[in-house]
Order: sequence, then C-alpha cells, then structure tokens
Amino acid sequence: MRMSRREIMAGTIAASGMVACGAAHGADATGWQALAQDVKAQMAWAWDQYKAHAWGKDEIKPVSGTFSSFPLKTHHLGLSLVEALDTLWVMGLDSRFEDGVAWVKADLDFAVDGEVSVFETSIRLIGGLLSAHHACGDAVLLAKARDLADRLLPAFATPTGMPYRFVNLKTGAVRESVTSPADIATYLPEWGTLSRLTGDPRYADTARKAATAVFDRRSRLDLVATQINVLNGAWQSRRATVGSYCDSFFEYLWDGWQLFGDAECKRMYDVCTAAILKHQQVWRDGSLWFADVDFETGQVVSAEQDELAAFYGGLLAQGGAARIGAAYVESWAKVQDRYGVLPEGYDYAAAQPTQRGNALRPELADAAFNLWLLDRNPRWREIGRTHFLAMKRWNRAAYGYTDIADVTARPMLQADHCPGYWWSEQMKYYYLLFSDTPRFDYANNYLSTEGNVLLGFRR
Ligand code: IFL
Repeated sequence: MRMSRREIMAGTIAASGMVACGAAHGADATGWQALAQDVKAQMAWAWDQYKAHAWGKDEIKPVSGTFSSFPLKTHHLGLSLVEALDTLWVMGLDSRFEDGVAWVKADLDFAVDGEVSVFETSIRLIGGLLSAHHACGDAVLLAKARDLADRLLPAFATPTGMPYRFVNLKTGAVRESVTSPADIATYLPEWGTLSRLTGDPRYADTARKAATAVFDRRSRLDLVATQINVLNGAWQSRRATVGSYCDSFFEYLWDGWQLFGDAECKRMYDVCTAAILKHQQVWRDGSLWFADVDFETGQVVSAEQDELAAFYGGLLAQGGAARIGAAYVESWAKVQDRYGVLPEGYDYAAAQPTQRGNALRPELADAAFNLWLLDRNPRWREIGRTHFLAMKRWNRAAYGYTDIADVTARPMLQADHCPGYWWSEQMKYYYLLFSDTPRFDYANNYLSTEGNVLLGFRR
C-alpha cells in the first residue's frame, strides 16, 4: 500500500526519536500541535515495527521483537491491529489504517476452538471493530463485530443474566461462574451500538440485563463487591473498590446514559456514586483517595489504590462531580510527578508503591482527556504531556513501547510486552488532547472504556 508524504515524514521523525517541530511550532506558541505530531510519529513508528515483527499477531514484545497471544492461549486474532485501527484513522495515518482493515477483512476469523474472556474480548475486539466501522463505514467490520458478539452470547445464558467469565468461541462452552462486576457489566455501549446498527435488540437487552443484575444485588449501603457467583447471585467477596474488578461497571452505567440517554443507567450510576462518595472518600495530606471498604459495613479494609482507579476522576467529572473528580486526578498527578510513571499499586497511607511495575497503563491520560473535554483547562493537557513524555523516555524499546517491571529503578527496568490497549487508549488520548483534529467532534462524542470511539468521528 502507498504511503502518503505526511505518513512517510511521521515515520522518519519517529525513527530519529525527534519531536516534529518546524511549521507546527510556529503556528502554535505553546507547542501542542508539535506534540500532537510527535504522538502521531510515535504511533506510525510503532505500527511499522508491529508490521515488520508481529503482523496479525496479538501483542508485540517490544524488547525482544517477538510476540504473544491474547485473549486466546495459542491462537492469534490480531488484537493490537484491531485495537489500533481507529487511532490510526483519527491521526490521519490513512494508508496504515487501510492496511489494517484489509487484514481484518481477509484474515480475521473468530471460528476458533479456544476459550476467551468474555469481557476482554468484547471491549477490545468488538469495540475495536465497531470503532473502525465508525471511522470508515465498511460493512464487513460490523459483520465481524456481530459474529463475535454471537459467539460470546452463550456466556449470558445463566439464571441471573450475568455472564460466565469465559466462553469457547467455537463450541460456546462456558467456564467460571464466579466473576466480577466489571466482567459482568462492561457491555452496553458496544452491544447497544450493535443493536442500533443491526436492528437486533438482543445485544442491548443482554448487556442491560447483566448490568441491572449487579446493581440489584448491591448492599444496603448501595455498594457492590469484587466477586459474585453468576449462577445464584451470591457475593463471594466483601471488598468494595473503584479499582480493578469494579471500575468499568461504574463507567458503563454512566456511559449508558451518555451514549443512549438511558435514564435507568443514570439512576444506577447516581446511586452507586453517592455511596462511593459517602463511604470510600478519604482525604490525606491534601490529596483525595478512595479506600477499599467492606461493602456492607463501610469499614475501611485497605489503603492500597490500583493504578486502574486513576481513570475514576474523569468519570466523576463527567457525572457532574467536577471538583472532586479534578482533585482525584491531581492526587494521581502528584504520584506521577514523584515516580515518573505510576506504579500499579500505591498505598496512600504509607505514601509508597505496593506494586512496582506498570503495565503501560493509560488511566491518568484517560482522566486528563475527559476533564479536558469538559472544561478545556490547560492543566489537563499538561498532565497528559507529562504522561506522554515519561512514556517516551522510559517505555520506548527497540521494537515499540513496552511495560515496566520497576518504576522506582533508575533507569526504569523495562519488561517486554505491549498490551493491546496501548494502541487504542493513551496514543489516542494524547493525540486528541493535543491536536484539535477536525476528524473528531470535541462537543459530541463517546469513547469506550478501551478508548474506542463509538460516536464523534467526522468523516
Ligand atoms: O483494557 C483496558 C481498559 O481501559 C479497562 N481496563 C484496563 C485496561 C487498561 O489498563 O477497562
């Protein structure tokens, strides 16, 4: 496929590791456009590495130049490629986007006798295909997304409507009935979009029923815990958290309202959020945190914060709690200033990391972008810039961007894995945050938990 002149320049700049300055700088005294061009150049460079060393594979290992599979154990579904598509498109890396779409149309087949996580497969692959479809309108992308959703549907055939955690893509065999609110209830934006585009209500109905089933089992404090049995609805843990296992359950309640105007989703979001603000909010040395608490008594059980919870300030602000959302983002920004890259776990009471790695995470950039969409305060761009520049400094490896084994070491210790979400999330958040691109409607849009744009592209 032929590359445009702009794309060739982007690749050249990235290969040299330089920021694209020149004309863009002249037109933009604060350097945001130059930064956007640098993000685009890094994306082009990383894509070219993926193409050369891992084309059609799930995830590149950027230090060794090899690859690994996910969500299937031994078979590849081009995860990174699918996740990258709408990011390439919004950046105007059009020939690379077309290359990727051509691969999907010719080579992506979900009829594989293997087991996947229902949640991960939905947010990454169904979401990636739908956002690529939103970018270019190609009907084959929608058909592939629908085929995949049909293969996940057997997981939802439980007495409660909450899905099993794993399903076999070919046989429909299911496994693991104890799972989390995030695994159960992170479907409505993608599946509602599928219903809207195909005219088949089953997808939206299934997703909504699962989310409602979690909400209906909340405690008397209106909190949910991290683990539940989908066959009998009995909770298997007592820990309420805004981090891992629950995070995108809250996010998709709000999103059901934002994307579809579903008033019941808003009511559920408001009830859950009021409870979290009442029972989990902790102020310490001028910083705001959300403690893990017992979901029935409200007693604090841990001061450890997942890095994954860093997205939550953006969600709170979207839901109307702008001041408190901004405060939570600032708490994480202080940790970022201290370590350069956020540790996966952080204890706010001890002011120390509890897990020293970082899985190339997008959450702080995600929150900064959501706040930027709401008030255009340059502070959020600055937090995004710090996130991006630290990534360039510490995560760049020979064949792409990698995760970190220890953020406290100097130089930081690199691991060897580029997760699929990197292609869909932070690279897109940075670009949208810095570029003011006309391909995106900054006033009316929707990005999923995986950063997939399901509303807001301007073709
Ligand atoms: O898959 C990503 C997504 O944002 C999510 N949870 C974690 C991943 C990124 O850290 O919902």
